[in-house]
Amino acid sequence: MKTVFSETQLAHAPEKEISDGELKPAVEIPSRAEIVLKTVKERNTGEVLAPEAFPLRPIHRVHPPQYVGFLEGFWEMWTAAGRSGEAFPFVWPIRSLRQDTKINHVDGLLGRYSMDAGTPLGQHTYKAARASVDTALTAAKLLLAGEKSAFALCRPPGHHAGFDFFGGYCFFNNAGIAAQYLRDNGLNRVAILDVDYHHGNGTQALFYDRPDILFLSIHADPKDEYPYYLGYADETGEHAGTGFTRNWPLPLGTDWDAYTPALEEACRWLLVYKPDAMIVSLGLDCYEEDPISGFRFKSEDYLRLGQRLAKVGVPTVFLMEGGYAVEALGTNCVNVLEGFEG
Ligand code: Q9C
Ligand code: ZN
Repeated sequence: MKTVFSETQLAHAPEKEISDGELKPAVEIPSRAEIVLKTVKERNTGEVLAPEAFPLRPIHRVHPPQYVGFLEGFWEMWTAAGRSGEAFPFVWPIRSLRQDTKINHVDGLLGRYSMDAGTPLGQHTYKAARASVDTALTAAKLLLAGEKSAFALCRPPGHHAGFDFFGGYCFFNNAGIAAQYLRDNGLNRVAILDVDYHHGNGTQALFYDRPDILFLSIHADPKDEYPYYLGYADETGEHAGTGFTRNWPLPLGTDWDAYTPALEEACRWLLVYKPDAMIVSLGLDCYEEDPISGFRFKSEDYLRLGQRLAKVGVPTVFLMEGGYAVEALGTNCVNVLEGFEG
């Protein structure tokens, strides 16, 4: 299968993040993408293409211009406020505070447009995040051109980014933008299967009231794990979207054997839904050595995951999300792609 990758994505290179009450070395770093690219080339999974540069239109189908404009103009505001290094939000318009006022100060805007303090924003974040969207859209376009599968080597990831907020290392919701793009270009039903260790709160919320984009997610139980406030089993969609969201929260320590019943159920939903295309939000952080996660996948399990998804028999975009065990990331990712191709 073809891989889409842009070097511009490497420009977002955070040094540190706020985690566990400390400033720690960032884990969502450029070498993640570099090792996956290297492994794609070594194992000859297929041609590597640079993405097309898409206009803002497909992004604005999912994120409002105010939010996109905030990210675009962020560095100028940050430096104008006398700051230089990476930015972290620290105040949020939570319950009892006003959401509806026009904020001038960059610190107020950072809180208005974010969900956590764990997602560093820097000078090149916007252009890298745009390149990540271009990567996702180019892979989606390959499906429209008749490819049976494509791999979007996206970075930064996207599934925690909501309608108008960043968080969880994510800025634009790559999977959501790609799904909407497929809908806007003639496909009637699109499914998103999110296998990142963390619940894809941003993606779920984007399509929660819609039947035309099915959202399925298997992840660590949010009562014990980030993002804590979404991803429970009783979230199944609303209004016209009732029944078109499904969540399988699983306990910490889950290994492949404990994971497969949820995966089988998700695949059964896919068979019933009969999507015209599927987007796999491919986080690789269920891996046993992942430094921030608590599942116990082995590298061979990623081959099995790819094999199982091939049996669904639907044109598929694999779109990279999380996964932080950098040494094994290439192997685990390409195992999914090879498993799928058989
Ligand atoms: N003590 C993705 O995998 N919290 N995002 C980490 C560690 C944030 C993960 C805290 C996890 C976000 C795309
Ligand atoms: Zn994750």
